[in-house]
Amino acid sequence: MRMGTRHLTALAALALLGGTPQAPADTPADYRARAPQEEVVYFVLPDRFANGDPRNDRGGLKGDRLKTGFDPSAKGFYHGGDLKGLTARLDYIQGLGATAVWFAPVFKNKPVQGPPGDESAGYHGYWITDFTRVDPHFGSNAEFKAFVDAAHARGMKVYMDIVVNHTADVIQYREVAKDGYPYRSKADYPFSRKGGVTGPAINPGFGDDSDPAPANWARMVDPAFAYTPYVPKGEEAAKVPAWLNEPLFYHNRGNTDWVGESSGYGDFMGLDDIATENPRVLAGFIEIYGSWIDRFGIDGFRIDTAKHVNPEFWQAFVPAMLERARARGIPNFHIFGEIATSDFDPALLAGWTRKAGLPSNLDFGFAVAAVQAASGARGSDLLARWVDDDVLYEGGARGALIQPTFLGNHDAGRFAMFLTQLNPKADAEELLARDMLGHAMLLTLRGVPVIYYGEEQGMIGHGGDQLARQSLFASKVPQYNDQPLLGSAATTAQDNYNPQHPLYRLIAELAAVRRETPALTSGRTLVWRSSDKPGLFVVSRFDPVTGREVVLAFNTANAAQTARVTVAARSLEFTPLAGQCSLKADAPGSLTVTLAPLGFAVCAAKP
Ligand SMILES: [Ca+2]
Ligand SMILES: [Ca+2]
Ligand SMILES: [Ca+2]
Repeated sequence: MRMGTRHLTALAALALLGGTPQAPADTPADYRARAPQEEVVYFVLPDRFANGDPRNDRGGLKGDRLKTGFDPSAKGFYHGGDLKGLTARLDYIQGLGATAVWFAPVFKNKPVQGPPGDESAGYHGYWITDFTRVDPHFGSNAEFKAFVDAAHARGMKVYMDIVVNHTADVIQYREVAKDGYPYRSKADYPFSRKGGVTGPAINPGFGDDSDPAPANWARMVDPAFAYTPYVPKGEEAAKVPAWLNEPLFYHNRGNTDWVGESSGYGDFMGLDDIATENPRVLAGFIEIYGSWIDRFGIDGFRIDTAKHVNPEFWQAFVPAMLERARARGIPNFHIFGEIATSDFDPALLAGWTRKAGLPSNLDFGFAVAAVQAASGARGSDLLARWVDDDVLYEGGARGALIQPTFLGNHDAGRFAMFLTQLNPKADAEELLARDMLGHAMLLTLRGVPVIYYGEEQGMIGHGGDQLARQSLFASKVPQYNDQPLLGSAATTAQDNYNPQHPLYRLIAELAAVRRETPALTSGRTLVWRSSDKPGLFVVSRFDPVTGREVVLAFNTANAAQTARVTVAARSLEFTPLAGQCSLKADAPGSLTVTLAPLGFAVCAAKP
């Protein structure tokens, strides 16, 4: 290992950025005016961020962890984080340069579910029973209001994570489950027969579920076309609003096998899959989530499992939410869906902005391309292709500006984990430098950067899902605490709210550069140089008003790189916004870029 060179690269970049992180200075009056692409989003699981009130750790429930869901030593249970903790630590989030907070669902969940011996808790928030109130583990609706108001007072926005596809697993089936509940298709189990094509006729006159006419759905009276659903004794009123307790409003076709028809109609491992084709369901969800806009004035929605809901639902739901927000004085309400994929597949993501009218979707394409490039596992060719494919989005490349980009998340795993897996022989110094390089891409390339909480403290993790959900407060989970953090001598066994962590500082500095540079929030992108092998990736972005060019250069190789790259002919002199830049063009249209191993630079042309 070339002692110190790579580390110096990262530190040199930081030194050039200089200064202490500056918090955004927006006042409550002007945060509503910011467009979605002007935000930097911090994504947090409330259970894993900060514990502001130990009295709510058990959610007001009594008994062992199978009753309360609370066990801070087990990765699949509640650990104690809450809204009070999130509110108290807003300084930390704002200091990072984040201007918006997206948190996993805060709605009341079924505390524990799963087969005997394999139970886990709703600490992640995706097993909702009551859609109208905050889960008692996280606090009260009043504490939620205090959180939203505190964020707004700082000029920060609040994005809620919402679920429409399913509720908690409450509904069960009468049939005996030998192999679980395999999916029963619409062809094998039509709505018109009980238990298959040879069964007795039911639901006379019901046509197709693609016909949203209320008169059609009035003829849907028996939900036992595939399996025979029922609500177990004691759980008849578990869900709020009350209409959600009625099995008629669910698909009841058994578990999804993730492909084809079952992707939209099947239960996620028993989670009750909602009949989102039903106009009563659509109206119900418009009321549920519209009410959160009305009551709290929140600024946007991240939509969970959006691709498992029929596009027609979103075509009606999205405009209804945007209208509700406009009426509440929120003109820039942001909506982004989860169209989950581990593939590089911009067409899939863009397709849902067109067929479903989802304004934006989490950019899984960027995540794949950036992990591949920043890790050095392959070149920057996927990143170049990613820029090319922006034309596929509704609104074309301009529409692509509001797609939220990210490097890792709570399901697939953390960015540092991918870097580690793809570079099994790299030392901590190289991994930190590559982590910084990835974040430089995230914070300067197109899209709305999303920081997954803990990235800024160098959290790694041994995998995805539960293994990628460490707490920022001192953890008692052995599978978390056995691993050092990147860029720090600490582990997750202690509190980690360190604003001096090199990743925290880098993110804060680049977020400030981004905020002050319209080319980076709203400019078009031109790729000048990419390669199918590690090396230079160079693009320019252009101020949407002045046309001023900003050159972004990244070196994904372990060796220094120098090259002439194309720039706009009128860009003759440059100022570094980060890293080191040639101050003058070699000739109109040509600039020399020199980068240290794993270095990067942001070079703004002078007007
Ligand atoms: Ca707590
Ligand atoms: Ca569904
Ligand atoms: Ca169920």
